[in-house]
Amino acid sequence: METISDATKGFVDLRRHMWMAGVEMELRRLIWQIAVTGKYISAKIHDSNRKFAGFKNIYGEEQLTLDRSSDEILQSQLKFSGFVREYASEEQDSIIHIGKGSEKYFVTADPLDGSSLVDTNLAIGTIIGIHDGSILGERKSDLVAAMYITYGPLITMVYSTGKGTHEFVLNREGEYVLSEDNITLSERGSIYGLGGLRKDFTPEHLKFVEYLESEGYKLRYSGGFVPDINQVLIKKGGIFSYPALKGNPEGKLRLIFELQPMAFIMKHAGGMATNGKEDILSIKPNSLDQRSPIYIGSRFEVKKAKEFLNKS
Ligand code: AFP
Repeated sequence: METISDATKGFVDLRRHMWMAGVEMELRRLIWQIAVTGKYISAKIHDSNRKFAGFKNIYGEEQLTLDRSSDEILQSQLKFSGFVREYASEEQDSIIHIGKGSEKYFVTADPLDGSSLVDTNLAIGTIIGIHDGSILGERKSDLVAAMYITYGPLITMVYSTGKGTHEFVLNREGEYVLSEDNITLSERGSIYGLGGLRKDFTPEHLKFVEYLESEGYKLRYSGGFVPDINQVLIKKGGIFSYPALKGNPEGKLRLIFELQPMAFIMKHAGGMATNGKEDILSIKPNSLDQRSPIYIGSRFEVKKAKEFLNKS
């Protein structure tokens, strides 16, 4: 790929970046279409003015109308793209066939993760996984691309097609311009974010947490998966975990919609993600709703977590 100098970074837009990186045409268009959809979702969040009607989603969680409308927007845009055969969303209980059957890509989405944070005005996000084979069952290959969009003080978009991980910022002209090319995590960072209640931690996880505290890691947890992962990435290291809990050994977060896309992005930035034993990307999901504990971030901390979790 052509080298991008600091001086020209702010002028490289998403389409040009993907073209320079040699991303194939259909995938380029698909990623572009999803990034544009992020603008529509953001407009919807803005328009809601933090007023929602509460009802339960298929997992029994309080669902905001914003989750639903983000899902609808995404689904219709993907259908319109003409590149997507199947769509699976955290807001739906089954895979939706949105294509004619010959399209190359299969997309997973958490259309609006962390929507319960909207009223607090903390950042929230959209998480996308792009596969070139069926979402469940025997896959032809792993993910071919993953991306997320953060709706915070700035709207940013991070993508990877397996050739590095790159961040873009939506500018005032409505263009996604490159802000960081080939984000590379340090071997070790200095922040940690943990989901779950301390009283529910397993003894092994608690020991790991005590280790992080004794080493002076700073606690950084917003309760939104996208910004919590984003800060580890942008600060170039550290760890995020939503662990197995007493009485809830699979933790909270969903493998297909949340964990695998983020693990892909982190891997291509030089980081790692594990459930404590297995690499998150090598787990074969059996159901859309499958959950898993996760330790994700820079290599030192993730390996350390594995060490603590596997001490007998
Ligand atoms: P919501 O989508 O229900 O707001 O859940 C957000 C989330 O799935 C994820 O974004 C966070 O990492 C996690 O939940 C936070 O969970 P806790 O509230 O248990 O910390």
